[in-house]
Amino acid sequence: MPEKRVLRFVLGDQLSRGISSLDNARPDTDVIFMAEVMEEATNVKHHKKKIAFLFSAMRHFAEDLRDEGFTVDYLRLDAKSNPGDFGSALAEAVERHGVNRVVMTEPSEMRVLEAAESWREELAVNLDILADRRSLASHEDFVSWATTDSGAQPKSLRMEYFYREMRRRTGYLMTDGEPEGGQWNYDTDNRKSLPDSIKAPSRPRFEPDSMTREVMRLVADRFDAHFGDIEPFDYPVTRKDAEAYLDWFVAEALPGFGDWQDAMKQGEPLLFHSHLSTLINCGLLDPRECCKKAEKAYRDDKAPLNSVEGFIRQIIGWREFIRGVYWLKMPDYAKSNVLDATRPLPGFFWTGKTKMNCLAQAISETRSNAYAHHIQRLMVIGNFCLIAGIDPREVQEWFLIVYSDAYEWVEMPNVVGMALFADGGFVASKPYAASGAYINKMSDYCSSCRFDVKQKSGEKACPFNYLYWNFLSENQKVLKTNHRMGLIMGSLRKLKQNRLDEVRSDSERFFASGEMQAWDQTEDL
Ligand code: FAD
Ligand code: DLZ
Ligand code: SF4
Repeated sequence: MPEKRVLRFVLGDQLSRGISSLDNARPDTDVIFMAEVMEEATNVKHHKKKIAFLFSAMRHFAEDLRDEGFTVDYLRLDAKSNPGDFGSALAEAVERHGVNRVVMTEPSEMRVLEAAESWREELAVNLDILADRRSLASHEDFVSWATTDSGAQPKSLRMEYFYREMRRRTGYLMTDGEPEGGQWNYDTDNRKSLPDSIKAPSRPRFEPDSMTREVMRLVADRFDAHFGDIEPFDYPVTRKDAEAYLDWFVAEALPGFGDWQDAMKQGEPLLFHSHLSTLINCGLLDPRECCKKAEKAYRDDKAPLNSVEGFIRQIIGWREFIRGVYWLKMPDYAKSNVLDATRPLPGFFWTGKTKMNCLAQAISETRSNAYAHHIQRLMVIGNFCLIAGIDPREVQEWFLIVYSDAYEWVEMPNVVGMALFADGGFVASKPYAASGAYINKMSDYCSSCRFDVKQKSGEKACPFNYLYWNFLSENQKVLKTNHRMGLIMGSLRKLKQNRLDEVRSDSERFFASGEMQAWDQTEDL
C-alpha cells in the first residue's frame, strides 16, 4: 500500500471539481469514493425526478473524474452488496482499500455532519472534515456578523444588511466602494405583473443519455411509490451542460428576470427564473461564477441593473443568509412553531386535486418538474400553509420532498422563517400572508378558478380571502407586537363583529370541507 493513500469521500451535493475534499488529490495513489445509498433517498421520500437527477449527476461526475485519471470507487444503489447508509458504505470502502486516512468536505446538513463526526470513532481512521468553500460566507463570518457587540444573539436578523456586507466583500456591482447606480436594492422595480405581450423564452432541453436513462429506470423501479413524475427529464446533469445552461440563462432570461420576478402565469412554470438552484446546490455550478457572468452581462450592456442586482442579491444575499441562519439556529430551529399551527397537510398537496386553481397549478407543476418558482412557493403554497395554520413539521417535510433543489439547510429556513413565520420573525420582518387580491394581481390564475377572487364570503368566495382574516384574528396575540403589522391589525380591530363571525364560519366550513381532507393513501401519486 502506498504510504499516503487517501480515501476522498464526495457526497451527492458536492459535485464540484473545486470541492475541498479533492484538494491535492493524487490520481496515482488516492481513491475517490461516492455512494448511492437507500437511506439518503428515503429519509424523506424524495421526488422521483430529484433522485434521478442526483444519481445521474453523481455518475457523470464520477466519469469526469475517471477521465482525469482518478480511481473512483462508485457504489451504485443496485450493487450486489450495498449496505444502504453512508457510515456502513464508508466503513466497507475503508476496509476494501486499506486506507488509514479519509478526507471529506463538511456535509451541508446537520444530520449528516453529526453522523460524520461519529464515523471518526467508529472507523478508527483519521477522518478530516474540511470547510466547504463554495459558500461565500463561512460559518464564522456569519456568526460574527449576526452577533451583537456585546456577544448576544439578536431577536431577528435582516437579510438586507447582510447583503450589503456581502456586496462590499465580493465587490459585485460596486464602483469605487459605492453600489452600482447609487442604490443597493432595486426590488421596487421587480414587482410587475406580466402583460400578455411578454413571452417567456423557451428553454434548452438536455436529452437524457444512456447513463441518465439507466438511472431513470432504476428510480422508476425502486421508488415508484415516491411523489412526482420522472418523464419528461431534461435537466443538465454534467458540468459541461450546466455551464452551457448558465450561459443560456444569462443571455436569454436574465434581462427579463428583474421585471417579471414576482409574476405568475398559467402553464408557464419558469417565466424568467433561472432554474439554477438545483445545479448550484449539488455543486455543478459555483455561486460565484453565476454572479460573475451576470455582472458581466450588465457591464456589457446585455442585461439591466434591476435584473442583475436582483439575481446577485438572491445568491449572495438570500442564499448565503439562509445558510447562515440554518447553522446559527439548528437544531432547535426545526421545532419552531410560535403560531402553534397544528392542522395536518391536506391531501391535495400530493395529488394537485383542488378547486383552488393557483394551488392546483403550483402543485401540479411541482409534481411534473420538481420545481416551482419562488413566488409560487412563497405566495401561493407557503401563504396557504401559513393562513390555514398547517403544522410546520408537515410543511417542512413536503418542501424537502418535492423540489429538486431541496436540502434541509436551504429548505428549512425558507419554510420555517420565510413562509410560515414559525420562528416569530427571526428571518422575515412580518408574515408573508396575503389574500386572493395579491395572487390575482400577480397572476392570471383567478380567471380560470372555480372560486371568485372578488367575493369575500360565502361558498363561492376565494378561500384566501377569509382565511387571511381568520389568520390575523387567530394570531392576534403574536402579531399585534409586530410594528410592521400595525396598520392591518388596526383594520382587524375595526372589523364589525358580524363580519368577523362570517370570516370564522367560512373558515370553519372550509377546514371541514373535502379540500382539507388528508391524503387518501390508496390514491396514486
Ligand atoms: P431564481 O428565482 O432564478 O433565483 C436565482 C437563485 O437565487 C436561485 O437559483 C437560488 O440559488 C437563489 N435563491 C433565491 N431565493 C433564495 C432563497 N430564498 N433561499 C436560497 N436561495 C435563494 N431554494 C432552494 O435552493 N432549495 C429549497 O429547498 C428551497 N425551498 C424553499 C421553500 C420555500 C417555502 C420558499 C419560499 C423558498 C424556497 N427556496 C428554496 C428559495 C427559492 O424559492 C428557490 O431557490 C428558487 O425558487 C429556485 O428557483 P430558481 O433557481 O429559478 O431561482
Ligand atoms: C439527496 C440525496 C439522495 C437522494 N441520495 C444521495 C445518495 O445516494 N448519495 C449521496 O452521496 N447523496 C445523496 N443525496 C444528497 C445527500 O443527502 C446530501 O449530500 C447530504 O444530505 C448532505 O448533508
Ligand atoms: Fe387562488 Fe383564490 Fe385566485 Fe382561486 S380565486 S386562483 S383560490 S387566489
